Amino acid sequence: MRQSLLGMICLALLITFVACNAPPVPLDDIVVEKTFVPEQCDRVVKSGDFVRYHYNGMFPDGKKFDSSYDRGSTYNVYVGKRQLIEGMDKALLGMCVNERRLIKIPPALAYGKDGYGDIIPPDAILHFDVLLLDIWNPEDTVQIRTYHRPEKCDRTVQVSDFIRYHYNGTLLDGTLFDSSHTRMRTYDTYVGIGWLIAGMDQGLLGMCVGEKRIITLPPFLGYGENGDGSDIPSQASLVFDVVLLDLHNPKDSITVEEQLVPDPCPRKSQVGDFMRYHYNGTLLDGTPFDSSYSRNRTYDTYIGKGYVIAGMDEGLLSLCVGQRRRVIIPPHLAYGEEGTGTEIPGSAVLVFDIHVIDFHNPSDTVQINSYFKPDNCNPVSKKGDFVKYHYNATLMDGTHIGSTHTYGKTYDIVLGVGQVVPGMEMGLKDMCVGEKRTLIIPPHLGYGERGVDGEVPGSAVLVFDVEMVDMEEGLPEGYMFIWNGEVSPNLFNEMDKNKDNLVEPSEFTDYIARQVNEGKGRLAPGFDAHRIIENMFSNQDRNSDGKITRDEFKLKADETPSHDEL
Ligand SMILES: [Ca+2]
Ligand SMILES: [Ca+2]
Repeated sequence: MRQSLLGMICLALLITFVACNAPPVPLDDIVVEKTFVPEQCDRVVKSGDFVRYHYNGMFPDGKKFDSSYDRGSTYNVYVGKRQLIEGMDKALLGMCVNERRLIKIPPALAYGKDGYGDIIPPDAILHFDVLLLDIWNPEDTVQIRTYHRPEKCDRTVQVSDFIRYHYNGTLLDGTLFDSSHTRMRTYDTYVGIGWLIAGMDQGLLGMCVGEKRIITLPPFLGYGENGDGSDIPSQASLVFDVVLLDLHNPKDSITVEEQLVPDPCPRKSQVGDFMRYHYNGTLLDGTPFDSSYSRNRTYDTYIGKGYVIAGMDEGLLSLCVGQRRRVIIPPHLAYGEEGTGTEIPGSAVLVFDIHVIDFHNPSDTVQINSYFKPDNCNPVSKKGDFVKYHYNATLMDGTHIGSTHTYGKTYDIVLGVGQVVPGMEMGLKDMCVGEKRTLIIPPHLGYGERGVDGEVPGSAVLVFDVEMVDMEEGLPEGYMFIWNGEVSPNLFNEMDKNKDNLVEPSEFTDYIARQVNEGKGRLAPGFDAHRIIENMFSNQDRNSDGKITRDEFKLKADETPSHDEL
């Protein structure tokens, strides 16, 4: 209390003097008025520091004798080394950057009795209006202040790494001299090998992707006495506010992080396999650049054959169906210094989160796993047989495709005549009634690259769970009708029911149907009986007049002694 009261009295006296316009009393020490003190003051001037400041030099009557502003550059000088007049050496101590002081210096601490040339007369009191812009010391090192560090930090910048970062570059007083943000592109460089100013080569080490730090460096680790020739003045300390976006080393290969490995995993992907997978692609800082999910379709490709970027070719190997893996790919194994499109910048490290839907090899055949067989597994199915089976079809990831159980009836086909996809034909062969199998059908034996619109995706591997329910033996290859016993020698007469020496379609149809019903003949199972009989009739009716004559019948018989049908 007492001290502040004393201060108030002194101030009152000073004001009185000024108010009375009394003649200046010779000062015996400097007087310092702090006309502006910034809120933030991390560092103050000490003896031995180097400072940059602007000033106006005036006599007490306000007449200006010198100004750094008029010269257009700051005054740069060591403090406390007698490079300044004594009063100024004292007056600058304790000042912080952006502080402004009005300094009054008596002649004894300025130019004394002699004055200075034509500029300063003898015994002049000098006033300096000083604005401090920069402080550093030859003992300074790079100062690093991290103000954001991500939780996950597996890797930090080492010497010879290549990094991409954004920065704002300011002088110590806050003047912005450069910003990568305004250029809308990262600064991309090697670290620690002299591509950068020394202070940045040091200040960026140890950073992790996503980290934000402020790097402050003295001019001898920056642009020194010459500045950068444009926005960075001579002897300026520099402050870089940096965020690291990307980091790799040219010696890096891909990095693989397994996220989900199915167990069991009966088969792993190899060079030459064709894979369907989903992925999310991001940059190292998490910025997404592409996703198969957004297109709602898998990415389908051969692997290990150069159809995808080198890092992906490698990252897709040794995967199981259903596996989830993160693959981190350095730019030299991705899109290099150029990048691609608008989403992937040059020299970017790419992160792919992969989910394998299925894969197969073009040399794959159908995989048949017979997981149930009746004790008596005989006869087994063969080409031409009419088979009835149930199935449940899914994709490799379990996605439901279709099932006969939904309709409650079997699927019925003649084997070997192309009524189902080739893989299914193969999978249903040599199977007995009651047998159950799992069939894995690669797309080239299934629905191919096109798939089935809305049901089976292109190039999909299919899984069929099948059960043979019933089977009817087919006729020998090429036959649509056979006799079970001897053929009657009087076929024509037997057919010609009204004895007009012509066999008409109705007579023919009735006759064949009767043979089949009485078990004397057999039609190929699984086909339309009427169509077969119509074809048989047309075969005999050589002149196609709708009637078979005795001659036509004979001729046909002579021509083909081992004929197919009659
Ligand atoms: Ca007749
Ligand atoms: Ca005829």
